Amino acid sequence: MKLYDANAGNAKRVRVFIAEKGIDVPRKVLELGTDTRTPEYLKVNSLGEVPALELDNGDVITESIAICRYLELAFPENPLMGRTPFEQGNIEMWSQRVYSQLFLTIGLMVRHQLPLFADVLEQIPAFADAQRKAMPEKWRWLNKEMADGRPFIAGETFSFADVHGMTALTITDIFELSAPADCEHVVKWAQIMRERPSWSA
Ligand SMILES: N[C@@H](CCC(=O)N[C@@H](CS)C(=O)NCC(=O)O)C(=O)O
Repeated sequence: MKLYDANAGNAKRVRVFIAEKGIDVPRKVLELGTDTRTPEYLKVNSLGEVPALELDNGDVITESIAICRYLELAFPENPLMGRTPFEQGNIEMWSQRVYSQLFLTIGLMVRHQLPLFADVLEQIPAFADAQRKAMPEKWRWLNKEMADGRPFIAGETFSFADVHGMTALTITDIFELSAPADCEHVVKWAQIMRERPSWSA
């Protein structure tokens, strides 16, 4: 197996997942905007995006969430996506919620703001600004949900939903948009996430 990787949010999601699973996946690290746009890499992923997982038989899986799903099934130890039907549905629900409410908001801000993405899409600075302004309320929503005292986003155990949360947190930390001080439950969760060994993945 080989993971095409880079210093980027969606790739981080897979790196944290791999670290939490405790598995070893060799990596090829690419530079965004250059290595990802070569004809050679476009044969791996026609969208020119990382991450991509190349299997030993040459098959390729792209899309960070699909890669995590593959790894969860291929390496069932240390399950992060739940065992019972309820656990699986609940973790999927929270994963989707954290992805859509937190990661996409900060991710869209980044894509509409950073020069790196100027040739990938038509950047609308006002849209980037709207995403920035939306972030505190997104954290406050999660804070309200976690006010029931659960230690992790989907309940009592660390799961893929926390991996999504850590991915969002990595980017919001960079842009100083992590949870406001009044979000005591999320601030506590975030501190615990930053102390996990997988945080530095
Ligand atoms: N939906 C994809 C999104 C992948 C994606 O947008 N990757 C960005 C980095 S976060 C990328 O590789 N961009 C390459 C480039 O702009 O050159 C996933 O979850 O893997």
